[in-house]
Amino acid sequence: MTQVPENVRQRVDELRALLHKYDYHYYVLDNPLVSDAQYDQLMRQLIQLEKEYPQLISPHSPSQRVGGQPREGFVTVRHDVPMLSLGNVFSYGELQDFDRRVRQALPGQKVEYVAELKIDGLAVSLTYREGLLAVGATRGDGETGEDITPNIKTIRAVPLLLSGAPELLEVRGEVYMSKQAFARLNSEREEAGEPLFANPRNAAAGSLRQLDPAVTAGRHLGIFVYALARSSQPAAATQAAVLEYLAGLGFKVNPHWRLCADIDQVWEYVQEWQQARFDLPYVTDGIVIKVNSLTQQAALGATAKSPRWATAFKYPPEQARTVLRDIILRVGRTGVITPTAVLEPVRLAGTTVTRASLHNEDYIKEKDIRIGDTVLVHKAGEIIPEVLEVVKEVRRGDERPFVMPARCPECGQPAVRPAGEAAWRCTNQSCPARLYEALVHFVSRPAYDIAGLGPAVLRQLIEAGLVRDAADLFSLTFEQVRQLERMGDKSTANLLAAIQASKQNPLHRLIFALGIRYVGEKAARTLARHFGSMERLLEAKEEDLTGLPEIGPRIAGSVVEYLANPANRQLIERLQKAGLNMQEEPRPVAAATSPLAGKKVVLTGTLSSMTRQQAKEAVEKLGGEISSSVSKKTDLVVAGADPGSKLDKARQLGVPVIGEQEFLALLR
Ligand code: 3B8
Repeated sequence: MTQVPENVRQRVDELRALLHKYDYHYYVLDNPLVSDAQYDQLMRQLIQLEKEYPQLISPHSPSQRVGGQPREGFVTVRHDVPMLSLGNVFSYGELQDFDRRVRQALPGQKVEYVAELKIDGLAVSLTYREGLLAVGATRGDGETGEDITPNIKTIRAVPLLLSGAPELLEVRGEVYMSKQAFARLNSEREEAGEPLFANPRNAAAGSLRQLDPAVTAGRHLGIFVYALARSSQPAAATQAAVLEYLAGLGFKVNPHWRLCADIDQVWEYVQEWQQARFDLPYVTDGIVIKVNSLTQQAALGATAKSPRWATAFKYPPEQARTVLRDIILRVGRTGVITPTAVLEPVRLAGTTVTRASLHNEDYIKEKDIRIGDTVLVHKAGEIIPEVLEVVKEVRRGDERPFVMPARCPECGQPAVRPAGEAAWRCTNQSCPARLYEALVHFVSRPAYDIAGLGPAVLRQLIEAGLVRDAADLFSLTFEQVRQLERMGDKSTANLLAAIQASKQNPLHRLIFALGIRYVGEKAARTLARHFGSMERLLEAKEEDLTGLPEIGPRIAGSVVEYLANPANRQLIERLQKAGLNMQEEPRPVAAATSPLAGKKVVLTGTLSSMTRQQAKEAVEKLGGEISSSVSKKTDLVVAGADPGSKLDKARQLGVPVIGEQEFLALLR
């Protein structure tokens, strides 16, 4: 094996420290320090060096979050300190009973409580030895759980190493899936005809139980840590101090906990969060109440199953009754026809609900849902409205059963329900509804990010027969766009400029924009980075794909299937002919020849031809750096429409200012 030069060793340490820091700021503090592009670049460097010098690889390197092969099964681990579960209370009265029991067992003592949000996830235990994550385990039956260390490591908010930690440390916390990640996962599964998860907790559990950690990594789980189970050094005397200690070590601790002087203050907290919790990005199903003093906790002890010093207040399930006025059909990007209930508006979990998913034909049949029925609705994961059941007692007899049509409601072409699938699909590859959904995705912000190309304009372009697929967008002429409703000279010019500017997007945006099933932003980045160009991706075989980080067999299979379809290859070819950038790495610009190399650039006001993100990427591509405020160190200010105080500041300091046209000229 080649010797590792000292400077390489140093650089690897430096890269790891930086990436750890950036992960911490991004995932624990929710406060990113650098752009994704900058992060990715450092990660690439690290992976490259670790590839050249494999002896440097450590299981705690930030590059090793998704590592190892799929396992055969899980190994059980014994919990030295049992993982108990909480008892429940459901009312103010029961909460007072809990408080009375606690105080009776601690005669003459003052009792304080800590109230925490009860995250609806899965309890896990994390053991660190000498500051390194050694074991991650599920609760199991409380005595023994399953070793899920490789899956736990994929959770970016879990520190792989701690500084200043005692020799042995075991913490407990809740792994969860955000409402948004849950909604996205289920909508992907619905399109693919796969069974849905009932709620984020089940989705998180299913994700943690994966034998292949690459699948877990794609599920974007989070964690909140709330307890110290074991420590080789005394760390805290109260639950409040435990939470502060854990946060200080670099764990993600939910910030909304509160120290309460008595049970009535706890009750206030419970009431404050009853509605406010619906604005959180994760699901909570109650409040956990803990005696603050650890000495008092020890004195109270536990029953066989639950601690006597803590309990959970459970909020009642959020459900509402309303009338189902109609059932409409929506056609998705892949042609799946989804029945949707139109509801009499009703308040539910923080919003007014007017639509609810009915999933598919069988769901409607099984629940015997009819138009005109009074129904119970809830929100899966506090986010997706669903019809739970019909209130049959109030049926009048004039409710109408629903029949799934055998034709696509949008284009009238035959629909089919393949054997073994729950979904009906439109068979027309060029169904306008499908085209529309595919294009909405293509131009969306996380995909090709074409400013000014909203749903209304897209609809018009399709209806006028001007656009049949993404490639058509790039050959639109001024006259074609100008003739659309509400398009003046200026908006037409802006839209065309935005379309032109988007051609410089990096390859990963294009890959994501193509809408290949299961290929999300992350997978698109991985593919773009690995293959470097569309040309090489087009040649990829399944086995070239499956070995990549976070590309599981499902994604690999889908990419291969997509690329095997001649229509898709043709589309890509036309996009290439239209001049879209097909490379991931920016074309190398000789440092001396780029006018922006090493320059600090500030953007102010609105650019009409590109979004802020695109402007930023363009500057970075040319070796420049975007900063947020003007100072003496600023080299250049780009001022769009309605510039703010940054322009005044630039003038005061004598910093050069250019307008949009000059900026575009620099980028050419
Ligand atoms: C003791 C304390 C179980 C739990 C606990 O957000 C115990 O503290 C527990 F036996 O399950 N879901 C929390 C959450 C869960 C638990 C907890 N604290 N914040 C949660």
